[in-house]
This record gives sequence, C-alpha cells and structure tokens, in this order.
Amino acid sequence: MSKALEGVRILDMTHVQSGPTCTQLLAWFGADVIKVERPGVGDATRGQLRDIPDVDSLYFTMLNHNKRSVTLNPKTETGKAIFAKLIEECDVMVENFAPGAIDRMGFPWEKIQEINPRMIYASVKGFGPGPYEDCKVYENVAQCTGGSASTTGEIGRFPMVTGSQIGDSGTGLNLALGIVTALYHREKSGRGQRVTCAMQDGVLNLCRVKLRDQQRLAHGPLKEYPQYPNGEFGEAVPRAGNASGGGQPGWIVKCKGWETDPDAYIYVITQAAAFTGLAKAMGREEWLDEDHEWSTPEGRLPHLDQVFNEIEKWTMTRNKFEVMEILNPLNVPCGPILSMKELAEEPSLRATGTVVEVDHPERGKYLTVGNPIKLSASPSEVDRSPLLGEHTDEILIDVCGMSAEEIEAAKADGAV
Ligand code: CAO
Repeated sequence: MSKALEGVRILDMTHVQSGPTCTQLLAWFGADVIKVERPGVGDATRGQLRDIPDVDSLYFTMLNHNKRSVTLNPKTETGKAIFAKLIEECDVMVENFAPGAIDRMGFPWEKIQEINPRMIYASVKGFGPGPYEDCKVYENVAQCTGGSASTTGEIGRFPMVTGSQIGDSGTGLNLALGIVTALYHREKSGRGQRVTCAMQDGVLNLCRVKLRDQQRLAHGPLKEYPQYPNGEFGEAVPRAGNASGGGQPGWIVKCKGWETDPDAYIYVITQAAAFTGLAKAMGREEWLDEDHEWSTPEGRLPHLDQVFNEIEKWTMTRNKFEVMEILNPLNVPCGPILSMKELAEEPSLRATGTVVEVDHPERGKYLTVGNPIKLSASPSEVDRSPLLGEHTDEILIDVCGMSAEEIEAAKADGAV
C-alpha cells in the first residue's frame, strides 16, 4: 500500500516541539521530511532532558521519527547556495524559529517564491500580528495567553497549566492541516502560499467553550459551574475545577484505593439520560421518585456537590475499572483516571499503533506515541529518528546533485 503523502518533499527547518510535531505527522503519512540542523549542534532538544549520557534525548526522538537529517548553515555563502537548491527541490518548507529568523538568513518569503513559486511556506509563531508579534513563546506562555490557564484550576485558587501540550503539539496539528490544505489548493492553482499558525490562536481555538461561557455570563450565572448557586461570579469566566465544559454535569470522584494510589479516581457524567441507570446501579432508586428534589436535571443543578458526594460514597467501594464496567452498559459516560504507566502498558493501545516500541542504534528500545490518525488505505509505521547529519551526504548528492568534491569543500568551510 502506498503512503498518502508519498512524493511530497518537506524542507524541515523546525526545532523544539511545535514545528517537529507537524513535520513528524507528515512524515508518518509518507512525506520525505528533510530536517535541516545546524552543523555540530543540531536541534537543541537532542541534548535536553537526557536520560542517557551523550545519546539523543527522548524529547528529540519522540518528535522526529521518520525524518532524514542534513546539517547545513544557511548563513555561509556555500550554505545559502545549498539552501536555495533545497527550496527549489522541495514542495513545503516548515519553520518555527523566532520571528524574523529565516529573513535574517537571507530568505524572506518574496525570495522563496522567486526560487520556487510552488513552495508552501509554513510557520508557527507565538502570536499573530499585533502587539506581541515579535515575542518568543514556549508552551506554557501560549497556555496562559490563549485562555487555557485562566479557566483551568481549582475554584478560587491560582491559574493552572495542563500537561497536554496544547500550545506546541496542538499548533503543530493546525499547521499540518494548513499544509495539506495548501497542497490541495496547489493542485488547482499551481501556486504555493504561506501558512501561518499562532500558538495563542491555537489555544484559544481549543478553549472555545470558555469564550461561549464568557458571553453566557452576561445573561446570568453559569448554572452548571460549581460556583452556582452559592458562589460569586465575577466579570470573567471563572476556574471551575473538574466541571465538564460540555454542559453535562460531571466531576472526578474517588475510587477504592485512593488513599494510596494517586490515580484511583474516575470521571462520572450525570447527564439526564444516564441518571436513572446511575441511581439504580447505586441502589438509590429513591432519587427517581417524582417528589424527590433530585429527580429532574433542574432540581439537581443547585445540589451537584451533594449529588457527587453521594456518587463518591458508592465509587469508593469499587476500583475505577469496576466502576467503568458497571456504568458503561448503563450508558453512563465515565472515564477512569489512567496513569502514564497504565497507558504505556495497555495492550489495546499497542495493538492499534497508538503506543509503539522503537529501536534506536544508540539508546536501544523505547516507547513512543504513534500516529493518532488512522487511514485505512495508507497506514503509517514509526521509524526511528535520525542521528545528527546522518543523511547529509545522501541528500546533498540525491536532492542537490552535488559531487563528492563539492561536498568535501562545503564541509571544509563549515557550510554542512
Ligand atoms: N544554521 C545556522 N543558524 C541557525 C540554524 C542553522 N541550521 N538554525 C537556526 N539557526 C539560528 C537562527 O537563524 C537564529 O539566529 P538569529 O537569532 O541570529 O537570527 C538562532 O539559530 C535561534 O533561533 P531562535 O531564536 O528561534 O531560537 P531560541 O532557542 O532563542 O528560541 C523559541 C526558541 C522556540 C522560543 C523560538 O524559536 C520561538 O519563539 N519560536 C516560535 C514559536 C514556537 O514555535 N514556540 C514553540 C517551541 S516548542 O516549545
């Protein structure tokens, strides 16, 4: 079976996380991704959070599978010529440097278009045009400036960032969609275009339910929030603990073993359609009596804390998987809190390729996440990340058409 993006060549100038997430996805779908790295240095993440001395970190390997690595310094004269040739030969160029870095290398968008009018030039930046457009941005800065931190955390406590890398990896996903869309458009127009994704925009996009609630706030209290009816609502959407963003009351409750296991919890959603099943499973049929104040969704709203307290008394008598087994057949949506250890060991995730074991020549075997997007006719395999400059010679020969003498000369003057 052929890969979906076979024949697409990507000039990958990305580093750290957001850009590499994007190009790794494209590589999983079969694109030839040529990762350009500074000679002798490489992507900074190769050396960050190392668990084994002198071996590429898991941070790097887990973001750069299925790519080829070429070392190149486009700031030297020879490097500029090689870089221009790569622009000519590639379909897409992706970068996530600080604003202006590619321009300072001597390759503004106008010049890239001149060299290759079919080029799709894709960038991640922290912010879009405006007061902060020149700022450097990392994950948590995006979470804070995109509305996630102000709406995440315990009620009345400080703002909180999440462990999901929604600013970096989330924006990388947006960029990948932008690139594939621009490739589709190029089929008709014959021309490339610029694709830009700002991390602040990506986070805000994922926080849309909170922007929804900001506007609802003008028309009265947010009744599904834990602050209702006893707490105060201010001018902005407050933090809401573990309340569900979808409008269905939900909360995290303790399960058997919570005293010693930090992940012995389950999320339970008490939507109207599920409440009957929930009450029966717990042996609390009296909640369904017409004259009980909890028998209707409206009646339960002001008492959600008590409702979840009662549910918790029941869940604490069973472990999180038993609760899931009892409630799921009753169509009560619930989710056990799964630790990274449990996810790493889960056989069904291995079977679908969502968690994959990869062999690396220097570090040996390690686990990584595989492609979360499954295509029936062009499945993806996960191949190990490249060593620094592992493919320099083959790319300079095959893609740039250079001779062995020219490559030696380029190495001698530090261009590659
Ligand atoms: N050869 C020679 N020089 C190279 C090179 C190469 N192959 N690759 C990169 N460089 C140079 C760049 O030209 C740049 O030099 P100048 O500043 O002199 O123009 C320099 O390396 C470093 O680029 P940078 O400023 O992007 O790197 P940084 O570590 O200081 O900042 C980051 C990192 C991520 C904060 C910044 O790149 C950024 O804000 N990127 C956009 C937003 C983003 O993607 N953030 C998420 C990152 S993942 O957490």
